[in-house]
Amino acid sequence: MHAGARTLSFLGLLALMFNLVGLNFDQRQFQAQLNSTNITTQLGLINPSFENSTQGWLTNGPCNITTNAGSAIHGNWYLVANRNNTEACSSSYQDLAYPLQANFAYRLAVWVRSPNGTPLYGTLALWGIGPTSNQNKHTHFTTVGSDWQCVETIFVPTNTSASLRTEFYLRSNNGDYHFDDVQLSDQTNPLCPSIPLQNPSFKQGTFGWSHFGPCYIGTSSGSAYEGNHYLVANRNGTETCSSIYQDQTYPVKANRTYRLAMWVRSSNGNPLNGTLTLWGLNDFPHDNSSTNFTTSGIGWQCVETVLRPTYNHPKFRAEFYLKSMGGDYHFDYVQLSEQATPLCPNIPLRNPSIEQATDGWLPSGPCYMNRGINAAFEGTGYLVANRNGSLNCSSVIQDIQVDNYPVKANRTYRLATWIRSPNGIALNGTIKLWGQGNWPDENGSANFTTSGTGWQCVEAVLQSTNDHPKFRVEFALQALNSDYHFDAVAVREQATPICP
Ligand SMILES: [Ca+2]
Ligand SMILES: [Ca+2]
Ligand SMILES: [Ca+2]
Repeated sequence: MHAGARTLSFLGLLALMFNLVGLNFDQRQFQAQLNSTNITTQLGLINPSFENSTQGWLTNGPCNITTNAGSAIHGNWYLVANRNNTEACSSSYQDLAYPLQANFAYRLAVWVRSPNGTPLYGTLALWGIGPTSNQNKHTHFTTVGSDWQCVETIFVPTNTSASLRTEFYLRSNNGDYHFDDVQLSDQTNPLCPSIPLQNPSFKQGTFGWSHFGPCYIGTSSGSAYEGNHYLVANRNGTETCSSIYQDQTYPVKANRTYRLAMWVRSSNGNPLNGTLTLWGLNDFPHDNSSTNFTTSGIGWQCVETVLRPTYNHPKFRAEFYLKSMGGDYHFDYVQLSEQATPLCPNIPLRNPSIEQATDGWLPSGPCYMNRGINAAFEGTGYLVANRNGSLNCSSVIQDIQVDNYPVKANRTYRLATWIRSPNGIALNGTIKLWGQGNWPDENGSANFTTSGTGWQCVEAVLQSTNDHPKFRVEFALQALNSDYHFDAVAVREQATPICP
């Protein structure tokens, strides 16, 4: 109690020092010099499960926050937050005095849901505050359905800091966010439930993995996706070999979000077809979710499937169906997790949903750029771009910098964005995902023509042939005097489409 009281008074001081101003993700300068002596040093939040009303939690802007009881994910109570119909409400947060060490990993997780099933877009951020600059790592999420989903972010500070901020940014105006069971830790294991599989990276040969039919399975080493070993499988020349699988006892819960991902490649570059399936088994009827894939090239590709079971079950089955004859499938690094966000790598764009003005997005000339807020695809804002009648304006770009995520040779990267023509004029253009900085640059592109006034998804695929230090996202505009709208931009490393 004493520690809590001391922390509270320190929080009061912090609140005054910050003047309750929300931090921008990329804010570099911070004037306040925090006195790191005489403060509580424990990695524990106040009221992380919202059992004591909203004690310890503050808001940036005039947000509504309160607590409700019943159907919490932890304890009895959870936080209810909304934007009060104004973008002046940015977030709910809590600061914790804690001496952060550089190059040490800190994890933050929270459970979130949309009670009426309306998709809610938001961001979970973990900040290191002061003394010379603020840094953060954050994870964007969009709720699906109306049940609890786990969101996690991992922050590795590059500088020491005297305090941590846990922050939930509310980006949708159209509903209540529920938050519960905030966890903040310096442990190395994930905070969102990671469901253990036996031998998921094939270090122990084929131990733990079975097959239906007379399939060949073995392991090989060298050029694995993770560690040294990977699984080698083929159909042994017979269609009676159907799949490789592993069962895992686990309390699978109805309406929750489970993700299975694995990496696959074709040993000789011949395209191999297959299906990745996650089952909830034993209580009839079974539930399953499947993702079909076709390998391209010889590089590792990530495949993921998302299961939201209708029923409870006592076990999972992770299964890889082999659909092609005459080639070796390589599999590695199988992951099974309960979380809202993808397991396949998400390449971190800045302001991908255009919720912080037009930060991060640059015109390639005298283009008109702005942020619109009329019926966004996701969250509240979207990008408005127009060539403004000038041939010197050709595109809108974002460069993703070196240290975030380099481009690797022989891999599959995807760029997707939602596009709209506000007045229904058919707009032409091209989206491009570039690997740049190691000559020659290369890109994957997709032309589009809008139809009607609704949002539509466009996707481009970069099959890289060389390593590059950076990505560039580019939206090339053709019409000279029309507004283009863009929202929900994503870059991911995966074999299968991002667009629905
Ligand atoms: Ca709770
Ligand atoms: Ca491995
Ligand atoms: Ca948006």
